[in-house]
Amino acid sequence: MSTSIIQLVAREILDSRGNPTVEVEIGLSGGARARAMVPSGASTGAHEAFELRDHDTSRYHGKGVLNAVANARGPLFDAVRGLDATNQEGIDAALIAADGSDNKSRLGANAILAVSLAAARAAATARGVPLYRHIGGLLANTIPVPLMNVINGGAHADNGLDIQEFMLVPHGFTSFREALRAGAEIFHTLKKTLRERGLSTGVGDEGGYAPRLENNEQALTLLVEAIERCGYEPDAEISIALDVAATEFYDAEKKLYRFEGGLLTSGDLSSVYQGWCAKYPIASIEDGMSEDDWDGWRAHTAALGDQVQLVGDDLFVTNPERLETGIGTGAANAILIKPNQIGTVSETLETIQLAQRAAYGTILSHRSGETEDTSIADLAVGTNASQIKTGSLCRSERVAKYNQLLRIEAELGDAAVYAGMIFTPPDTGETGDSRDA
Ligand code: 2PG
Ligand code: MG
Repeated sequence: MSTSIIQLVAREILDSRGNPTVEVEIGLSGGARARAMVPSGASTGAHEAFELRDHDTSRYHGKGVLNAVANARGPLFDAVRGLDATNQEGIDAALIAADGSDNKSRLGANAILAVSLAAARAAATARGVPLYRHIGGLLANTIPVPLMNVINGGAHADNGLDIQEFMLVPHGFTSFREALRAGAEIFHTLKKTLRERGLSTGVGDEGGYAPRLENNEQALTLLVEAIERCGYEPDAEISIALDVAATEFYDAEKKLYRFEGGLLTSGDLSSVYQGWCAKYPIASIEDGMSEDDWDGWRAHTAALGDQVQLVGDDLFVTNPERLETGIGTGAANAILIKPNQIGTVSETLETIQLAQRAAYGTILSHRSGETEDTSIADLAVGTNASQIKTGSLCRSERVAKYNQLLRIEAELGDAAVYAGMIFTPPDTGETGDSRDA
């Protein structure tokens, strides 16, 4: 067999924030080789798979990953050596068994994912097909709508904005290429507007601007202005998506949210969102409630879930069990998919399938600490995910994923379908006005 794993090289490299992360290269018996790099979050959910760091303060302020690299070279390579790289489930089962813990805390999800993803890439290379084709076969033809993070706040900037991400959603186009162009044009118009107002045009961790604004709503008006000034139509062509990352400002003891200088109940916060949705072309709200505030999530979904996409990130952490709970109890209507939250390619695919069967939206996502690895673009196309969230229209670790989608769209030619819409309201049997984006 030419696809047996015979070689594994692991190393400590740097991510886009200058912090160490894991890279793995896998060699197969037939000569195919491929590498994968793993990203790292800042606003990480408590229920994510475990990212193993050395905590040796004499190196990289404790953030080194030499133990994870050693685990990849040692026990993880031992577990997959000789296995067929085209059998992703078999490889991932072996990796999970070698770790043996509930949350990949023994050998590290960063080490495990690097091996899992490198194996997938090596298998695709050996088969002579692109990664999206290896994953999705002939059915893989949907190019996702990008959620482009053009104003950064929260844990990704130091500008005092409570909301972590303000994103452009160019859904009203017939191709990804044109959608990307619109996003980039608006990004530059936004820069002009910020400059004219004497606001900073420095960027945050995901390449979006990080101006010091009076409040969150000012970011929304700036976005609408930039969309219009650029000649695009808000709502019909370009909508807005938010990642509130509410876990970051939740006081779990008081069960209250510290928002814009006040202490809000989940109901108060939901009212803020409802007011904004009535006023601005908001199509999607991620992590509008905190990761364990299931009651808040259910009420938030009951209030807005038939008009707007409500995305669970910290809530679900790409974990099928947490997603099952959400589906069963009516929390959220979409899921953010981050492979490093769960730790293997197979589990990532399982969670996506579960979401799609329940008609939950699926959004492949980067992390705030990224690398030049573009696998999430292929994973999005390979699974026909409706969206991808991969940052701003600058910084190569973000743009690399968009560029990969341009290549895939061109390669698919007439077969490529731009997903175009990001939210289909649930069928209630009623007709009438409903937002389709
Ligand atoms: C998020 C992500 C990516 P982080 O909250 O969705 O934008 O941020 O990687 O810091 O968790
Ligand atoms: Mg998030």
